[in-house]
Amino acid sequence: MQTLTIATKPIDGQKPGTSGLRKKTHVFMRPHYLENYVQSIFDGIGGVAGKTLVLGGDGRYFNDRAAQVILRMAAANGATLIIVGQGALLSTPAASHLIRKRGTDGGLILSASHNPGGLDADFGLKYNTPNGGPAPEGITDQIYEVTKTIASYQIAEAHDINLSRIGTTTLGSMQIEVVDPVTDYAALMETLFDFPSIKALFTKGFTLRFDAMHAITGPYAKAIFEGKLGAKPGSVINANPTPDFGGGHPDPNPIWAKPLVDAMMAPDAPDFGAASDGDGDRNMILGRGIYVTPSDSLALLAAHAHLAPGYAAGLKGVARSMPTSGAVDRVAAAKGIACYETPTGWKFFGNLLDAGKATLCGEESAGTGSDHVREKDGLWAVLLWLNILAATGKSVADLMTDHWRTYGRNYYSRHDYEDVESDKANALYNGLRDKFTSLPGQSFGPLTVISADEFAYDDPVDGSHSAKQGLRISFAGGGRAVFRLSGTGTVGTTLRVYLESVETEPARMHQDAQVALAPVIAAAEAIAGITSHTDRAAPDVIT
Ligand code: G16
Repeated sequence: MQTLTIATKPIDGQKPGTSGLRKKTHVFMRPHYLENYVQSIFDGIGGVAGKTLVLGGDGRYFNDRAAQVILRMAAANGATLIIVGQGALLSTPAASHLIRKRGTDGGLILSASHNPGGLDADFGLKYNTPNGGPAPEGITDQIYEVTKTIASYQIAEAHDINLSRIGTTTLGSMQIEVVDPVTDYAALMETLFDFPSIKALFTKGFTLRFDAMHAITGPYAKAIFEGKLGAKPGSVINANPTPDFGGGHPDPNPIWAKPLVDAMMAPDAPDFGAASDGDGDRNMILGRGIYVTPSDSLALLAAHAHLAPGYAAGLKGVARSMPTSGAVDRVAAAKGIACYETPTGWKFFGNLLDAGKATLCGEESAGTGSDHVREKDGLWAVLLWLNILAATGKSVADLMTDHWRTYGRNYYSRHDYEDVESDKANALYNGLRDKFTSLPGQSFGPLTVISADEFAYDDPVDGSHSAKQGLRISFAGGGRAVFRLSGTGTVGTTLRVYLESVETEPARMHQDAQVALAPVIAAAEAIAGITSHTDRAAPDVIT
């Protein structure tokens, strides 16, 4: 094997966002683009000589080519062993598990998660640390610094490695171990959940529809739900991963997974519906006739997790991202456990999980997970729901109604304004922040502002400080409007407006969320001037 040192120059904009570096696929495919970033990761973590890494991705367009480049660069940089999912495939939670199980020095995950795939769509690359979680800001900052000064990268001259066959091969002195992507992950799930009870539920005729959205969870869901748990063949739909996710947008929410939502609202709906995203870390939960918001799902799982064997000892604490609704806070208060509020992005949960301060974590963006890995985990959430359904014998709708009666209901919605010109989005955001000192005490319709601030986070484990994590306006009675600019988009700026109100009167707990939230929506518009700043009459996506 010959190692080449290729001269290069820094490429602008290689700053990792909320979750790694995400760009248009054709940008990643430009000369030196991927190579510069990979070398920056390697250098940013102190080199990979003598190290072991996990490698895999969600199978989107360019996944296979990028994996070959990374293998050649890892070999040239002196890595000892790369553990690769067969076909260069691994769901994000399965990659996190492999990193932890095999005790590697971290891993590289090829994914732009829920963003569409294809030459003109999105690609991404993320480094996860030895705890299995996304690199924290301190490390992504180091990587970014290298991208700004990089002058060369190392790459081996070699033919493609055959990644379709399980087994071990070599590239120079580096070993490449190709593993089945599903086996270890499925075995982990069996240790956490009561598979016999869930199997008995399916034997009794319980019906499931799981939409894999032509993405990575297809093979995992087939093996676990249909293979191990006995769900009827065909319960998993869109089960074959394709490089462009069947031309769809693999984001499990009521907009992009509308066919599943429609099926679950029909009179002949299955008992339980769920979907996951491009790389398998997100989830959507539905029952017959009911959609469960991710914030409510987190709260319900926290309330009932002890019914699953892996959580029988109870929860050490819970954590949610700041824009996620406060529904889980009330469960934590009732159980007498800690509840942490972190900035958006799974990387902020890692320290809390490592330190044993939290067992369950969640984000409003359809991410839920626990300390079993250091990523959010779509199939894990579905299995915990199934375990709770099996243990209680109740329907999803009954469980949610009981939950709201016990804890109150947090109506919740997110309004996204996509591809807004960055200048306009920044003007809205900065203008809103400038108003903050005068807002408390002002009323907007029936709502009175009690506080307005820009969220910042002091990590209770390592003391790191993360500033500028979103603008929040709180109203008397528990309502909130939160404004953030997305850190995962690849064009323009996405403005996210998170809306929440609290209802404790049972007679008003079954309204349409947009209707229940109308006063908060109107107040957010009156305070921030969203329509005039964005030139949009309505949000592009409402979830
Ligand atoms: C979005 C969500 C976050 C999530 C992030 C990464 O970030 O709002 O809650 O952590 O995506 O999720 P995934 O790995 O599934 O893409 P942003 O910055 O666009 O709001």
